[in-house]
Amino acid sequence: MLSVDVVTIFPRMLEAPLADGIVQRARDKGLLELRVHDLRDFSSDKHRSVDDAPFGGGPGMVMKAEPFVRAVDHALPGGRGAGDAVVLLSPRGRPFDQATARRYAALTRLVLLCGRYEGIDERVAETVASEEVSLGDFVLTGGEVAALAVIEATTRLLPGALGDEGSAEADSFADGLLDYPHYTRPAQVDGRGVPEVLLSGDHGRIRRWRRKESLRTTRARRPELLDRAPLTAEDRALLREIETEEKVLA
Ligand code: 4GY
Repeated sequence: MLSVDVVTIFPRMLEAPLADGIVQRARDKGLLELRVHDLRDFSSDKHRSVDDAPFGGGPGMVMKAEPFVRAVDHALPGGRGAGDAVVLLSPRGRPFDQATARRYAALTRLVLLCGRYEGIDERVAETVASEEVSLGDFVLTGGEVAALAVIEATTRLLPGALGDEGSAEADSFADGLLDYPHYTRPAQVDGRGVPEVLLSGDHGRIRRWRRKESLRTTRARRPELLDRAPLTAEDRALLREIETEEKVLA
């Protein structure tokens, strides 16, 4: 059982999206426990304030440290144990990826801290957060959508979370490559058909074609992934075929 606590000033941004689909089913099955906390409940003044002007001046407001510290103390009353992570979502973080999702899926407790405004007092990252992660090189208006992405990517890796929808082993990235293209009925869409091999019923040819298309797409769009992916001798042979095809077309 993984327990996730989210700290935010906008609890409703998380509640509805996490009450549907595979995440809600994981909650129903008892694989995932989810709590969303309103950061303002951990403020110390009658205005429930969670932000203040930046030391050093400049535009905008900075989120105060203490409400986050108190919220984390509330979520982890015994302190942060070995199987716990307290994660700050921010563009300054290390890139979140499938390996991070796998690590989170093996935790006991995951606490996600969502900031807003110009930023969060750095002492949150220094004291209560165990790590800072980023969804990518772009700036959101807050950490909430990033927290949703982390929860989705993590939850679907919990044993038993995926049913008929498929297996996490079949995913893009499970083997470090991008996914192959998918097709379903009808056989013609706007005059475009389906690769003949997929209608052949020859499962050996289909498996080889899919692997080759995974390699082709990865090479075209994310060549750096090929340097890290565990490639077999067959994969290298397929890549040579792809390179030959490119030369013929050029
Ligand atoms: N990118 N990855 C991201 C983000 C918004 C200022 C801290 C991202 O994870 N989070 O852009 N977050 C910022 C806004 C305060 C969070």
